[in-house]
Amino acid sequence: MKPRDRLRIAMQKSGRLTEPALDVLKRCGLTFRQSRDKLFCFGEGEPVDLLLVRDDDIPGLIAQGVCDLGIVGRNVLDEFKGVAGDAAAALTEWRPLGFGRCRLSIAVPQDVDYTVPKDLDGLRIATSYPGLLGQWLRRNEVDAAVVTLAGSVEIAPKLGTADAICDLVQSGGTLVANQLRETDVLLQSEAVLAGPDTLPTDERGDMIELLLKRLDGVIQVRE
Ligand code: PRT
Ligand code: ZN
Repeated sequence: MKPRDRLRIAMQKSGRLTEPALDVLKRCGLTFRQSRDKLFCFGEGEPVDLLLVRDDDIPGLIAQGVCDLGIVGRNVLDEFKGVAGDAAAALTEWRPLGFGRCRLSIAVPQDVDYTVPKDLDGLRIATSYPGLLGQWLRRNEVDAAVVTLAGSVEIAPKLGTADAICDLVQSGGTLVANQLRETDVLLQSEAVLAGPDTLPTDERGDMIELLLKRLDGVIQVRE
């Protein structure tokens, strides 16, 4: 791949993390000119550009070296690390960013008896996070079937395609609306700055160090 002298950060194009991610970068002193196709934002002051993509693509773009850093939910990063194996082993969380907080949880229909994970033995669990769910099932020695769905996980029990779900929860309102009860938290998540665990040795590495220093100031001011 052609060496780059500008830093490239991947972030969500349009979704829950977009505005707070732009805000935190702005408070680090970075400003951008958005291109017409809105996929690429050129950094005006510092040599730092943005690539605007679906959040699910962010860990892969960093692992492939297409981007140097990414702002992404821990849930997406850890799921990628769990399923992508070696390619993702060197990805790390550089900083937690304090927004996009949510948790990945198991939930069961309100009328189902549930006390311990073993109660899920023999059941079907719908999720968009088969890697993280699989790890948790193995850790708890639960023999359940994982039903992978891209979306609308919370209606699977009502549709009869699953007996329980494993999905992101924030206020809990979606679970209540679907007569589901949260039973176990698998992961506490928030947006993180992700990158390779060793910094590039060129100017981009220096720029990352500068950005991390500024981020620490921004995060401290917030706390
Ligand atoms: O298009 P793209 O793939 O980029 O976007 P997306 O639809 O996959 O992601 P998006 O914008 O919905 O979420 C981006 C990230 O925000 C997630 O990966 C999480 O890290 C974080 N986040 C924080 C959430 C929530 N809170 C959240 N509540 N992501 C999703 N939800 C959904 C959840 O899936 C469930 O359907 O909201 C519902 C639950 O919310 P409550 O408040 O009813 O509990
Ligand atoms: Zn997504």
